[in-house]
Amino acid sequence: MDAEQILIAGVGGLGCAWAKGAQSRCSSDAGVLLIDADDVSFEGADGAHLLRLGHTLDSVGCAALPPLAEQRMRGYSALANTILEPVELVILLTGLGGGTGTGAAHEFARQARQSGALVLAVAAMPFEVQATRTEIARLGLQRLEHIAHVTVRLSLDRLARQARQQGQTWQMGAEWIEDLVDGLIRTLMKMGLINLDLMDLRAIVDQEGEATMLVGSGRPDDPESILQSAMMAPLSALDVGGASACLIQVEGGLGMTIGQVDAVANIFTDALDDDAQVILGARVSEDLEDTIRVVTLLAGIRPSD
Ligand SMILES: Nc1nc2c(ncn2[C@@H]2O[C@H](COP(=O)(O)OP(=O)(O)OP(=O)(O)O)[C@@H](O)[C@H]2O)c(=O)[nH]1
Ligand SMILES: [Mg+2]
Repeated sequence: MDAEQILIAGVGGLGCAWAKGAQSRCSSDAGVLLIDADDVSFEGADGAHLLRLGHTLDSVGCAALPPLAEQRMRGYSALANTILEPVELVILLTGLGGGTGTGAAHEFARQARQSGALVLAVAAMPFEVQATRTEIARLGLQRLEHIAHVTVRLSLDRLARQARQQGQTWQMGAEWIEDLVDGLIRTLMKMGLINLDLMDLRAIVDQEGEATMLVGSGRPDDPESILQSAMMAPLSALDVGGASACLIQVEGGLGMTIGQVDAVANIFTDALDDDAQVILGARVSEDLEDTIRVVTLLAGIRPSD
């Protein structure tokens, strides 16, 4: 895949912050699109496409009004279509519970899907104490899940806890998201030992049921620690063990052996159903020293209740 076929899209304040973080973290030049009603989100956006959903009179957002954001997003469909023209994969990042992300994310996902792109969404649910926002977020999530091929549901509480453990503020605790986006883009872009492409991704996301993504890393001689790191994902509760299909990308430094790839792949597939379909990819990246990173896309997950 070429970089221009991949678009990182941030919707709303949190989504835009994450998209900018992912952009500076990724070595590739995948496109970036920022969508918000609040101009602050566009600061420091290096070469990104910008869609401004606000008007001069209300530059402070869509005031927690998702329908307004949705309507304005719809008004941008021609422009969005132009941006989406070369795009095959959209990685959509958003925080739900406010106006812009909740209202515009699913509408943008719809436009992206209509233009033929595969849409992988990462959506954070509000803090548990934010009851009203959680209600608003649920509706936005439902619509996003309905449209996107994959919706990874994050918990802001978990994300914030991890950020705190690393001495960061919760808004900055986006390392996990950056890692996921970077890993995903590398999976599809660089030539590897065993190559994965968009067709493999499509084969997995076409499965019935829920889907999600994990990313984890650790020492090459300690596959168990890599699995554990992946299981630390700040996801909302979801039992990934029942997944019926899985794409696993193993990425390591110059010294990575096929034996190590095998051991890591085995420990990940052991956690799944016996008859799960597994697609494996592997690659060497010179910047990974004494570390293996695994990105997995799990699908066909049956709701647990
Ligand atoms: N506690 C707390 N939570 C926040 C804050 N800002 C954002 N959040 C959380 O993050 C979610 C998404 O927020 P934003 O990305 O800022 O929302 P938005 O999409 O820009 O929506 P609007 O600004 O209302 O148009 C919210 O629903 C909250 O759960 C904050 O300052 N404090
Ligand atoms: Mg905002």
